[in-house]
Amino acid sequence: MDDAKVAAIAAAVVKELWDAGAIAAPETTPVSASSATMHATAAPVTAAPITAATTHAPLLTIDLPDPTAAEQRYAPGVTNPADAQGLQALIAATTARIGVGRTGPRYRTASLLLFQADHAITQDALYRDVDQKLLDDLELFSVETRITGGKQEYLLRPDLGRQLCDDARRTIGERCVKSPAIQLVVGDGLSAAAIEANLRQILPIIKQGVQAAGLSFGTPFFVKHARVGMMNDIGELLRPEVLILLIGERPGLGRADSMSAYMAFRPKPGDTDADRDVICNIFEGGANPLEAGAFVVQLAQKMRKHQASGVKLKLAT
Ligand code: B12
Repeated sequence: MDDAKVAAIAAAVVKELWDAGAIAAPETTPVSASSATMHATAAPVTAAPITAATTHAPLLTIDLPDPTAAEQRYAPGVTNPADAQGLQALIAATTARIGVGRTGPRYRTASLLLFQADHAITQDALYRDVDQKLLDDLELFSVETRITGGKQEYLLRPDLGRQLCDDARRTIGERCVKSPAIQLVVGDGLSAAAIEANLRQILPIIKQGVQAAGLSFGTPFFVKHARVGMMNDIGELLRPEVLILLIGERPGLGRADSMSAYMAFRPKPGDTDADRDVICNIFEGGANPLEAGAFVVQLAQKMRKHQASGVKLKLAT
């Protein structure tokens, strides 16, 4: 959505609230019918003026701090805790939502606002495309799965996300080295933010690790609207020994930057998740992308040694 659309929606909502008397408008600026300016002053951050098409321009004051800011997110919500310091230490020890307090049997408004803000973060990560500049910088060409109807179809038709489209099959066939020891593929999956947060760090580590081990590294590429199951199509086309798929994980509330490396030994049509392994929760604060990269290479070598992945690899070791 472009800035003009966002501004128009924001202005329309503000006008509706204002007209209904739900918010106080401290000041009104007379404006032309074609353009207006809404000043949203949020504490502690002051937003830049937004231009919108509306006949009213209330100066809206948002008097709540950003609920996702660390000092808000981790602020104890329990009234009169028996051990305030202990509670603070518990909260600091986990990313789970604890010590949030309650109002009678209900959430406090702060908890509700945080849920809504975090949900917005997950939606952004899911509906956005991976930054093209990142793909260009890492020299990844792009292909697509059989999804043609955008993210909505991607969510509703996982089966189509597990198959490469005809064009993709042709392009991969033309541009990629065949039968490498290790083939690396990147997929957007359920979070563009996860790829953007980790790829720059992890990709060179995997490449260097593979080359340092004296193994051939196939031509890496990017797949849009990717699901894990599409590894089978790539296996059929390129016949790598080990296929590594770096893909965005389903975002959790407030955590959208987590990536996984799904891996399989000689993937082929008909394979299931029982034939694959996954190194998950790759992000700063989880499995650090640099360390995870080294671990991916180790696991690839283990797969080659035992000529197996997934349950078969477990049974072999
Ligand atoms: C959604 C999910 C599921 C869903 C998948 C439903 C679906 N069709 O999409 C369900 C509930 C079925 C599921 C089941 C399992 N899951 Co699960 N799952 C996840 C979750 C929350 C998100 C995965 C994701 O975003 N994938 C990316 C998208 C783009 O992939 P996708 O193509 O849409 O979906 C595929 C993958 O999600 C894959 N998948 C999901 N879980 C697992 C687990 C393994 C070991 C493998 C190889 C593949 C796999 O199955 C889907 C179909 O191919 C992750 C948490 C995380 N942090 O990653 C855990 C996670 C990946 N799952 C995990 C586990 C352990 C399992 C189970 C083995 C649990 C069990 N004991 O039964 C089973 C295995 C299922 C299988 N497919 O063989 C662990 C893996 C830990 C590890 N490193 O081995 C994770 C990391 C959760 C955790 N922290 O413990 N899972």
